[in-house]
Amino acid sequence: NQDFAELSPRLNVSDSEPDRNLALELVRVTEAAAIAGGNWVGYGDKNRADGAAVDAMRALLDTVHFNGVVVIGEGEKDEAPMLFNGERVGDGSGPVVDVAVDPIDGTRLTAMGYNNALSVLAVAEGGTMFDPSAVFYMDKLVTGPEAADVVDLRLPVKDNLRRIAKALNKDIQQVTVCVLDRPRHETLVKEIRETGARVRFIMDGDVAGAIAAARPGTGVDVLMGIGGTPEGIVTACAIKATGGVIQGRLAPVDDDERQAAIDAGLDLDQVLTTDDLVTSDNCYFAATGITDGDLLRGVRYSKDHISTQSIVMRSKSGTVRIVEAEHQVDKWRHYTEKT
Ligand code: VTB
Ligand code: MG
Ligand code: MG
Repeated sequence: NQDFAELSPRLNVSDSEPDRNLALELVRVTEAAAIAGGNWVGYGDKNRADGAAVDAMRALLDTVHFNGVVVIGEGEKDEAPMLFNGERVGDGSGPVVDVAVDPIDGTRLTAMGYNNALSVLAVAEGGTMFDPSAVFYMDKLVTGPEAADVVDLRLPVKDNLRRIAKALNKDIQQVTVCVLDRPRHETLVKEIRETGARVRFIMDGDVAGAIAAARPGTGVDVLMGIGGTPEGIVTACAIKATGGVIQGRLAPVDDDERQAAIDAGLDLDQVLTTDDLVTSDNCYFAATGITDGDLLRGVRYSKDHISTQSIVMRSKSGTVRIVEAEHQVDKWRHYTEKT
């Protein structure tokens, strides 16, 4: 039966491309990182939280069936001993892939016990993720499928918000914009409020904010403002599966960074779209909640069990899964030990 053959991976084996099983393998990795990082929620020590999540993510990544290279890692910020840019991960066989990691997006949220910290992993075919190393920040606009075709980062804020309201069939007063709470956004926030739209500040974690903006029923319609470039690429991998759009423009902080970008051949006026940030249409995104948030519930601990909630998406099929898991404490001790 021809139809059945198309559905059956066994009858059409190709080990050169990442396949659908990879999605579920990735969840195991973000679960481990979230549990390890979650063990540090509320202790005020973001470095140790991050270190624990990095270690767990690194260990689990090597059990995944792929030949990965970390293109978005921990390496840019500090000389991290693990998950640095260029590091090989995976079991070394199988498809060649680009890997983007953020063991904790929201280390401060984790340390302080605030909402919306996530553990995140994105994978795409090798050589298809944008190299974010030249410019740390990016101006972003993210919204869901309904308004994806009507927004343009080059337009004034008020025009984009009017267009989004129209596309969503809402009054502009019913539009909520997620914005990182930073002094650099003072003007942006003023412009948003002048239209009548509402601002929902987040302290950190614009990957969670962006995905909430792109997904229905989260109470957030759009994300605007300047956040990390790496987080923009990770977001693009998720958007490829959920639909919607991310538009980004690199936002150098000074002349040195501007020059570095020009030297790297980048056009600072270009509006980078979802397809520019990840050119592959075969990409994967997995995230597990560390603290409770708009998108996911955080890690919960009881005497014998740890429960996690994750989201995993695959762009080729457009499948979005919410995965609830229960882990037995004694079997996870290896990753949760506070050493
Ligand atoms: C955001 C946010 C991150 O960095 O990208 C932000 O998603 C941007 O940098 O959680 P600033 O904090 O300097 O504004 C984080 O807050 C940390 O990675
Ligand atoms: Mg991080
Ligand atoms: Mg981050």
